[in-house]
Amino acid sequence: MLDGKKTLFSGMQATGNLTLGNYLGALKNWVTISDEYQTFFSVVDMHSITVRQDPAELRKRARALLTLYIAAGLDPEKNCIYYQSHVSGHAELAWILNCFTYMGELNRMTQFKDKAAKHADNINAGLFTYPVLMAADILLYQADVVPVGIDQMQHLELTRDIAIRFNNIYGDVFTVPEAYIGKSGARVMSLQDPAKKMSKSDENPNGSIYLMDDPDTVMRKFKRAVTDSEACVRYCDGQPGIHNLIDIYCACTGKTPQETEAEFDGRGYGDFKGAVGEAVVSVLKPLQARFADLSKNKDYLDGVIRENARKAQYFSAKTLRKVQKKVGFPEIPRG
Ligand code: ATP
Ligand code: LTN
Repeated sequence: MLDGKKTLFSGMQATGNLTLGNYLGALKNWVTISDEYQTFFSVVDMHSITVRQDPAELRKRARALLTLYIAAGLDPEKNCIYYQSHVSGHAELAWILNCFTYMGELNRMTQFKDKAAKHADNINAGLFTYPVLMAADILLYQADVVPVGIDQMQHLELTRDIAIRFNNIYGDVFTVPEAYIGKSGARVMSLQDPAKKMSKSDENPNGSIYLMDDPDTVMRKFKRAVTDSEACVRYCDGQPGIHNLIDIYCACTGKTPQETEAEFDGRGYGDFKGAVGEAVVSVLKPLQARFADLSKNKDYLDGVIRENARKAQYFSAKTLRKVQKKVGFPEIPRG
């Protein structure tokens, strides 16, 4: 508890171009609930190097991601928006937690299995222990709440298990965090294959709406979206393509699936796809405009990065020191 508020932590990787899934599943919820908490939003660039990155490209993407956090509506004066790599405590705590995590637990992580299959030529130890670094991110700030999309639930469960295990040995050191899954947009599916989640690393660009897509591209992708055979806009499990489009429409307009069914009663897929495209464009346009404005303001962004790195270091140092003491690391003698 800081300043009488509970603590919230979340982060995103600076790999690939952010999609509508990232926005509706994570970023949008961050903005909605941020006022109620003392918040830390990290650009988790250390997680990014678990797959090969071009250094200049990673630097560029990481800065764009940090800018996007602000463009989405997170005020950097009120929210600690920072780079993971600027706070050495993440790696230091991750090492300690590695010694409290079992191989069998990490072997069960589906994201590891997916990524290992995708990057068969580079199955490095970092990819395997990725969830431990994520646990360190969260526990370092004693986070109560972690807003993420459903795909991250397994990592969050592991974080809780590690925290509880550590607390059972050493006393109440860590806050055991809860996941926060938003009401809508928790799992946005690919427009080309509604059985797969929309992902920034998908090879088929037509399956994903990127946050920087222009209106024509957005409209074209929705027109081409895979739909079903019933030819009516109904929210049911048998129509995964339409189900996904209704979810997107509701997340962008604030309407319910029932209201959407009523609105498009007797109308075809074509009309509906056009409306979904327009709803998405009206969310992306202001976001893109704010992003462009902020990107021009180098001094402002540099100031935010400097100030918030300091703030994150300050808060994280408290937990790290406590953990180091608990496990038996000596202090540097005074004098
Ligand atoms: P990658 O394809 O590189 O694995 P990703 O698109 O899955 O990336 P992440 O960086 O892993 O994105 O996720 C950032 C945040 O966005 C997480 O909180 C995650 O749960 C959320 N998220 C990612 N994809 C979706 C999606 N399709 N629907 C809802 N939330 C999502
Ligand atoms: N693993 C997450 C990104 C991530 C994260 C975190 C999310 C790294 N550390 C801490 C929430 C809290 C992902 O792949 N989306």
